[in-house]
Amino acid sequence: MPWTTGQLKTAIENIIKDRLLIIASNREPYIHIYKEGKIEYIRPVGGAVTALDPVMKVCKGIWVAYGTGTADREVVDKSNEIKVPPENPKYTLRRIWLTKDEENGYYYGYSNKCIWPLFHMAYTRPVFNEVDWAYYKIVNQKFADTILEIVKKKEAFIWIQDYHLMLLSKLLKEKNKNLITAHFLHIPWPNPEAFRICPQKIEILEGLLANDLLGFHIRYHCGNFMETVRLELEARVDLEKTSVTYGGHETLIRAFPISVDYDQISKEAESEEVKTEMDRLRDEFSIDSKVFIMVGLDRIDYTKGIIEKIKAVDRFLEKFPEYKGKVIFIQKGGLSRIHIDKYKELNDRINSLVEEVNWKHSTEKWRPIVFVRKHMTRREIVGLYKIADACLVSPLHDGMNLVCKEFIAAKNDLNGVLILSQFTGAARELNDAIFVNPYDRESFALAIKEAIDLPRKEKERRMKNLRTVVNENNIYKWAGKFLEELKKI
Ligand code: GDG
Repeated sequence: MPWTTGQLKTAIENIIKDRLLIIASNREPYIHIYKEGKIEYIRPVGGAVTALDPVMKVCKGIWVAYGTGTADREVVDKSNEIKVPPENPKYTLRRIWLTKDEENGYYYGYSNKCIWPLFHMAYTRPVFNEVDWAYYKIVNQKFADTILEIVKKKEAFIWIQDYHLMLLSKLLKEKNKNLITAHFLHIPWPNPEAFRICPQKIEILEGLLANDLLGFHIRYHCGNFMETVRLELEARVDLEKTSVTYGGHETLIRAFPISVDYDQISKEAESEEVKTEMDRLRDEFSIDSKVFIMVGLDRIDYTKGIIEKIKAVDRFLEKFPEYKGKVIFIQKGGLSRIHIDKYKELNDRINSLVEEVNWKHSTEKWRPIVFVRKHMTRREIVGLYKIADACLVSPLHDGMNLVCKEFIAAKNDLNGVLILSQFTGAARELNDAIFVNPYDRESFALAIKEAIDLPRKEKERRMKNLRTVVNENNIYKWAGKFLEELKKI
């Protein structure tokens, strides 16, 4: 039986009891901005926030994050706090302010020029810079100070998110040994050979091993982490128990495959609003009912394999020109980390490649690729999934990938095929996808052909199985299992 919000609530009440629950993450779940002189809020794009917001609505804790919106300071109280979701408050958001230098060094610098490429191993060289590292430490300390100020003498459980805050647990425990800390890493943990080049590797490992529980998406990442520890530190690595003991403190290492709010997406997909949205999208992109629609949805990031998708569509049309005018690939790409050169270059490269492929194959009335840049609402996204005959998810490496799970949750008519990179965490669960190696343009093109040719019955059989997997392993189960593990501490 799938986990429900009610079940998660009970689990939380039993496990957390009257402890304070604090989530710490870089990104905030709601961003307030000025628009035409008025204050509005938007939901940021990104997997961690998408996954955690429904959990926090049930948990009623405090979420500590960095405030980035132009109107963020306007709406908080004296303690920099605001109740969210703004239209129906369920939990507290506590904002932390960073200076431009801190944001540059900690976020763009150490987190995203060093750790992100180092951990994804997608052939982008990490940049190690001492100043960035210094800011990374300063910002981790800022988070620690804020959390300690909130907790005071209370009993608390701190749930840390992702690679931006890998020193936080140690900084907290140095000041307050009674805190229980757990950390979930949303990105892969690389193999020891890749990780060993990091000049700050020992500090990072020691930071993470201050946690009582350390979670990754899949067992493969847990294995990489434990192997890294074995090679780098004088620690006891217990493979049976999957734990590491370092300096007398034990950290449990566990896999928790993250997921989506299946029920909510599935329900939304049936709504009248989404039906209207589907018509609007077909209209906007002038799509004939006989056209085979492929969609993609990613932050513009070199790990997501967007270039590889466009090249595969290009190769597909070279090999099977009879499909000209009969297929369309709609890729939504949200700008991300644009202050980093590699991201700017990628964005330019995508622009020219789309131009090139469209010019090469287009006819008077048709072009194969539509690249959408504007921010989409959740409803528009569900509409996009619903009109799609296939979803192309082709990261070069991805911790999990939520887009493929959202697509599955939206496909209540069973009419859709998932083409999925074998290098995503999701590939371990979603056995009924058509798998691709995004580095191999030729077989990727053939996978598109296979998706088009799949008989209706087979499509439905696969989608049914995929939906069972995502339904049974929804976001509430992810959170519930994570919290249940705390009982062992
Ligand atoms: C990290 C890990 C892991 C996209 N465009 C819009 C929009 N999105 C939403 C999608 C989806 C989310 O952003 C992207 O999630 P992913 O999982 O694909 O990717 P990352 O941001 O890289 O997430 C990843 C995840 O953390 C969770 O642990 O799965 O491996 O890299 O939910 O729908 N949302 C809105 N407008 C858009 O235009 N509203």
